[in-house]
Amino acid sequence: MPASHGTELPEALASGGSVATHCPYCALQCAQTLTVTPGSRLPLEVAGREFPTNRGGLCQKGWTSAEVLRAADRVTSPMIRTADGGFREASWPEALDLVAGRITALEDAHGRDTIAVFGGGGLTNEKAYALGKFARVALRTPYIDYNGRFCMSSAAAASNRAFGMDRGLGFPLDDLGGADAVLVLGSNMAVTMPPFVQHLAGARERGGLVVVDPRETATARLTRDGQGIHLAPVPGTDMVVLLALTHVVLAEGLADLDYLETRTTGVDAVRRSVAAWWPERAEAVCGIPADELRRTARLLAAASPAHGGRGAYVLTGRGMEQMSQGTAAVTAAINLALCLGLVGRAGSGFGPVTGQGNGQGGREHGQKSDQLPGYRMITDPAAREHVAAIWGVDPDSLPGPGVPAVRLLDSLGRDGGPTALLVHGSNLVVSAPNADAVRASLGRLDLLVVCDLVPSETALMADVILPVTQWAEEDGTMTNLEGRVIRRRKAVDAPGEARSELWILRELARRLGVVGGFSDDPRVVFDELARASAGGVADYSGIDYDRLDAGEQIQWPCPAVDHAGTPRVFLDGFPTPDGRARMIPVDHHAPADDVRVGAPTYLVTGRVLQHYQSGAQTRRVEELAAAQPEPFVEVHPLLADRAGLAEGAAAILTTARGEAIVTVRVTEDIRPDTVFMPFHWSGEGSANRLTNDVTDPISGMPEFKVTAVTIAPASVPDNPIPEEVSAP
Ligand SMILES: Nc1nc2c(c(=O)[nH]1)N[C@H]1C(S)=C(S)[C@@H](COP(=O)(O)OP(=O)(O)OC[C@H]3O[C@@H](n4cnc5c(=O)[nH]c(N)nc54)[C@H](O)[C@@H]3O)O[C@H]1N2
Ligand SMILES: Nc1nc2c(c(=O)[nH]1)N[C@H]1C(S)=C(S)[C@@H](COP(=O)(O)OP(=O)(O)OC[C@H]3O[C@@H](n4cnc5c(=O)[nH]c(N)nc54)[C@H](O)[C@@H]3O)O[C@H]1N2
Ligand code: SF4
Ligand SMILES: [Mo]
Repeated sequence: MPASHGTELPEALASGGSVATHCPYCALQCAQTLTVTPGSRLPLEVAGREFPTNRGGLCQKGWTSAEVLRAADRVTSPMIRTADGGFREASWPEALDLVAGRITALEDAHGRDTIAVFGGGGLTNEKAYALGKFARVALRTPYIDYNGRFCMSSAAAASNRAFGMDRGLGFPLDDLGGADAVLVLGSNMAVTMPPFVQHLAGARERGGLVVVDPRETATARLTRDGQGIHLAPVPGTDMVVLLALTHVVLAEGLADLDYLETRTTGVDAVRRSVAAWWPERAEAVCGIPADELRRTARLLAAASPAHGGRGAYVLTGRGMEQMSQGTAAVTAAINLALCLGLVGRAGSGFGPVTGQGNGQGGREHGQKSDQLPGYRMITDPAAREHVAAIWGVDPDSLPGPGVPAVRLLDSLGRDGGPTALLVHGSNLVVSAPNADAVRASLGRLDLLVVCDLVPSETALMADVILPVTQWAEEDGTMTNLEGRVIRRRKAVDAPGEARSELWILRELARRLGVVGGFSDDPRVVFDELARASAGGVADYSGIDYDRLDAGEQIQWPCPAVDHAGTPRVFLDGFPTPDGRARMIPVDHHAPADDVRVGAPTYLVTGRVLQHYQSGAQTRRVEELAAAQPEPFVEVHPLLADRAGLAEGAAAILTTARGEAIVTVRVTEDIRPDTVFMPFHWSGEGSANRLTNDVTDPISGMPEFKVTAVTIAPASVPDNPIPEEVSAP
């Protein structure tokens, strides 16, 4: 077997050629040029490349991304757990035979739905599509879901019900620069997507950047010196901020009545629902002075087209979406944007800022428990028939909907729940809420198979680890935060025996008795995906590799080869039955923990620049690990004083789920009633041992962002608790 699978490496590359591709990490998908460096420690050099989104820029993670290719502990051959609890290397045939054999035995004992699959928003479109098909056709299990449930599910649910479609940003990012105002709710893009900040320059120049965050983040600081407004609400109360802003817009006659009349339904119910949220009442709940709320509403209205402004945008991030009322909170943001007449209009708009590298495509091609490719619902008979025809199977053989991620994880190994889990692109024991319970769930399984490039904390719990290619080692497509379909291109061969996931799925399917229908050639998979998506909401049927390789910039929907794609959606109407956007009244409820604890100290969680997600990749990059070596908690000086916490000392945080011990960083950039922890680490400093796995009733999103916590000095034992795992 040759070392390279899936796609051949062009000869020019072997001798130092370069390749145009995009960053392995976040949804901004900054454009990169990779130059192959034969004979050097790292196989390639990374440079930024001019592109409409990043304009040549990269962040520190992007610059250092080549390091992960040669991580010291990169998994380079299949690994099988041994009787003594360790791992031994195995050949591909042995590992695949073992996995397929155990899957078949478990299916024989318990039925098809005993196998579950967990995917990821970092997978290419081709892998995401193949994984969904593998679950439905080769395993015939309903139980597939993915980490996008933790990320974009509330935003997606709210957009789908309001607009009939969810494309993250429904406009090119570049459009933002022309607006007079940009309202950013719960996104810290100056840290999570640094090159994004260039697009906020226009609004800042005109004093129109509004950032809502309980911390004065790097993004919030962009509003200083007259460039805008920072609102620091009580965590979990963005809904109240939005209801009050909408109240002011409607009460002061600032709404775009023409737009509401012609392009929306439901404004009367929304008007009634915000009537009681006058600014003074909102202030009592969210802590933002009433006058600040009024000033913000007027600023946004003045920027809107109805009042002759250059335009305004409302953007949401995980800070307001990762709540048990996330879908409703995003709905409130949409209602405000609709009242101002912003959506489906060039120069204005609404959009959630998608997070993962392929967080957009990852939610379109069938990894979601209730969806088939093209964003089709698995319960829709016409959708089943269409997709079954592409797959060459009987529609009745397709399973029904499964369950969202948190429920799926909880059900593992329980009575009637799945006994096996295949994980593709998620480090669950670090990134899922209530992590100790997740660890226990995985421990109840009869079979855990993890595909990864590194021995992540989750991989280290597996029965079998299968090594995969990544980023510069593979071809494929990703769909960025603007719905733009872009090419990932192979520059180097993967080390050792690492294989494309497309190859692994094909080989497993074959061993499970499904011989055709799974290709390891990404181009072939993409062409099938495009056909499967035809006529669906996320229609890729006019896109192919040739068009992308010719440099065409295509944002979906793109229903025909001679269709240029859709940079701006909803300009001619919404894909709802009557063509109008639906306004849905929503009301506030406090985070789940508040009810239990009364007035708590709030723990909010999030990110630092240097680490990506569970840290599985970035903790292995020396420069990044050195810059952010350990987990920490940010505490305001007033709280530090009251709780007896000193800068650099160890604090113990306790919630209803568990406890964590981390280093204190004292900062004035946070509300005194709130502490902040990044979630990039495992072990005793893991934020997700504390977080609440209560979920949003509509989206299934867990309440990552707000938890009631107690914080106190930790006495550091003479013999520190050893890390449970050996990963760095
Ligand atoms: N460096 C880095 N960049 C990343 C990632 C990463 O892991 N590291 N991950 C990528 C992914 S998958 C995602 S989803 C995005 C996430 O990107 P962001 O949404 O920007 O990231 P977070 O830090 O999770 O949350 C943003 C902010 O929410 C605030 N917040 C907490 N509670 C509340 C609240 O109640 N209301 C409001 N308004 N704000 C609140 C936090 O203080 C934080 O500053 O980043 C992407 N980019
Ligand atoms: N407390 C708290 N928790 C959170 C959040 C928060 O804000 N606060 N944010 C949530 C959000 S928004 C997200 S998106 C999740 C993300 O959290 P995770 O799902 O854990 O995401 P990653 O850390 O990116 O994990 C991806 C894993 O897949 C591997 N990998 C990379 N590429 C591939 C590939 O092509 N194939 C395979 N098989 N593996 C690959 C990586 O090495 C890594 O081990 O975390 C969520 N958890
Ligand atoms: S902002 Fe995101 S896509 Fe751009 S270099 Fe950084 S991690 Fe990569
Ligand atoms: Mo995310």
